[in-house]
Amino acid sequence: NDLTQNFMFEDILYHKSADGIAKITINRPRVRNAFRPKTVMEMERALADARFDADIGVIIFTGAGDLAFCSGGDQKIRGDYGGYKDDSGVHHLNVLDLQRQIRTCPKPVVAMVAGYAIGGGHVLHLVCDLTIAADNAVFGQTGPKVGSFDGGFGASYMARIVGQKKAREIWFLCRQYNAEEALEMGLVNTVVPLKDLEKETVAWCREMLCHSPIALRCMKAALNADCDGQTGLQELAGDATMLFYMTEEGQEGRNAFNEKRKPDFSKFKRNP
Ligand code: 2NE
Repeated sequence: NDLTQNFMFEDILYHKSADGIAKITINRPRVRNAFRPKTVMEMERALADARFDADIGVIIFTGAGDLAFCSGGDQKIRGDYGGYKDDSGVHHLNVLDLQRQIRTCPKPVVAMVAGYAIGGGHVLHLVCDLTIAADNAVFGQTGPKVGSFDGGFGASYMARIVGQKKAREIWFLCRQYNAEEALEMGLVNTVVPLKDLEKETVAWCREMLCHSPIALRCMKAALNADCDGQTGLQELAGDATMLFYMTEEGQEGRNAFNEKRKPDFSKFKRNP
């Protein structure tokens, strides 16, 4: 494929294709792509780049190798003061910022999952807009087993997707679920043979790239608004403002102010 352009990061790989797809890959396969604060910071930087690159329409999140998408927070550097330690000893739970960044990114974000999506890694795929799973994918939460939990999107958004009973089962029993079980629960959009994972994911992305960017953006905000309270409404309303700024009616107000005259909205009809 043509996902070739490389950027320099330590914990992730970042590629952008000529046809509008960005790919962010957690590159820590030796720890099943567990994330540390630096991993998350690099993902945030790459996601921001993809968001603000007007040539990018869809973003893929994935993990290096076939064994794991992501196994959550790196337990080897989990500290005693409320988070995961960076090199200077500061404790972070910055993956929660990344989750919000994925939700508010106005472009579709697609999780491409081979192997384990576990713990905080499971919540990461959950908050992506779509999930394409390989037939070797395994899903689950481990929090109550390892002394952690995600009561944010990991709880409420998961329950919206799989229902309250199933969400409680996933969190209370900490079982692992295979790709077919995940499909049945609505946790993933499709399951494909491992060898076809990237090809199929890129095909889904290209299908979205054929569609109206503004329609996709507004639908993502609209679907978020239902779960995200005032923040969700703000996002959707922001898109309405963006569209209004593009109209002659909106521009008349700005022009009148700048030209120091009264605005004339008389020619704009009131739609039923
Ligand atoms: C992912 C899983 C199921 C894979 O099992 P397996 O048998 O394929 O591999 P293995 O041997 O367990 O792991 C291979 C190497 O990766 C490391 C392991 O320690 C091992 O390294 P060595 O000990 O041989 O040196 N590794 C795997 N996951 C790691 C992790 N998360 N942190 C550090 N090292 C890791 C199995 O490995 C597993 O269950 N992993 C732990 C999953 C987990 O509990 N994640 C944390 C959940 S809490 C969280 O993510 C979180 C949150 O709840 C709230 C906020 C932020 C984060």
